Amino acid sequence: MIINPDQLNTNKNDISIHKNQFDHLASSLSKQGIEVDQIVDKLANFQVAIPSWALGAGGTRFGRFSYYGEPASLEQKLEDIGIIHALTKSAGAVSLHIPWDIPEDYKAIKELANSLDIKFDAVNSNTFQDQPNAKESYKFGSLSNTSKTVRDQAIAHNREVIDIGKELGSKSITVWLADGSSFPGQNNFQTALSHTQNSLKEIYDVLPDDWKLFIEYKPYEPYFYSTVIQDWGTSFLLANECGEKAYTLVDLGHHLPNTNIEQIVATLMWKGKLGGFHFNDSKYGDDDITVGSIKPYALFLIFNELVYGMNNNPQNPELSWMIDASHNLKDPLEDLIQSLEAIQVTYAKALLVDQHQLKEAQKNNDITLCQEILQSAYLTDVRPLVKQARLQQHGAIDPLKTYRSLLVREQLVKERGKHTVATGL
Ligand code: RM4
Ligand code: MN
Ligand code: MN
Repeated sequence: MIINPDQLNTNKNDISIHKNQFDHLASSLSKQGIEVDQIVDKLANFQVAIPSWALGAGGTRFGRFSYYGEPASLEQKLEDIGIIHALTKSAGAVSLHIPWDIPEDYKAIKELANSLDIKFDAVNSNTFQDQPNAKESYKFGSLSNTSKTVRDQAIAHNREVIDIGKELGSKSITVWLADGSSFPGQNNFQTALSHTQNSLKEIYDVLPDDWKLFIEYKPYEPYFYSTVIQDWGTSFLLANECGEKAYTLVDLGHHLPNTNIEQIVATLMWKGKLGGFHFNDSKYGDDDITVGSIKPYALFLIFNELVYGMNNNPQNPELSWMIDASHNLKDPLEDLIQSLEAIQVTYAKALLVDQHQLKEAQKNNDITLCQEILQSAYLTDVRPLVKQARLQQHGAIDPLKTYRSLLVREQLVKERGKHTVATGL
């Protein structure tokens, strides 16, 4: 199923209310000296990659419930992203997970992606599962394994992932290493870390000059006592050891409760070492909940640092943005639309922060005013700006409403049947 701009009938009903709301907000922001057009352009240019594993039903270790009509092939996954992108105009990229989504026909996949205006963002390796016919097992780790044969297999896999990405035009690889231990004494921490460092260097050795290596971190899960790359400091250390093309990747769900993620973002951008960013939300851990649905103010504070870094840290490269959530209960396309909306809305709020005034207030130690400045941006209803950015690009004013009115899921079930199962989480 492909959505064409002339199918966005709901826009006709929504346009006049939207126009009123936008004009009202734009005029009040302009009076405060804010360049509304620039903000709308920034929102229009902000594209977030959709991971190829997020379009089917995710499960927990207790069960998995389908919503039917899941994409059964990589082509169908791209079509799903094409639907979200046509509606939101902010999902113009896909992040492939290998080996779940190895293209069979590269030329055809590239053409399809191109026709849907979708780029290939970072490719992701997988050394947390054993594949059928694999010679060695990752049960006790991959890049950190005590056995050199296992480490070599994991290194070779990552190198293959880079080769696949090269064919597609990707420019980065994300390594999320599940390696760790579940029992005290199981691992020698120093040996595991040193193996990991050496393995990453061997992957980095074959990284093309215009590529980046993103190193993700996570405090726990799937192992419950220790994770080899447990935090941003460990990732940062490894990235520095690898070289200038290696960066830390922050995934919002990979922190212990109450971690000050905005400060991590600031530190990494100051050092020019933040490469990628995974969006999701969580109450307890890596919960895969819709972006902004649990801690919207924390997300705003994080975006505020991202915006500050994008404006003030030329040493930091452009970031790779991705939504990293698996969907257990909601229709994944609806959930992704909601996540994209939350991302755009929060980005817009962060763009409203008066950085100049904030700096002055900070200089004067006027903490009351500092808080006022942040709150005033956060409490502004910026949805008309986000809608305007979509409208300018011929997307839907209200993507979720349009998705439902076009009966997309019903149509997908008709086309694909009820019981298709997507690869992924
Ligand atoms: C991990 C991590 C990675 C993602 C996998 C599927 O928790 O967040 O980014 O590739 O899940
Ligand atoms: Mn992630
Ligand atoms: Mn995760």
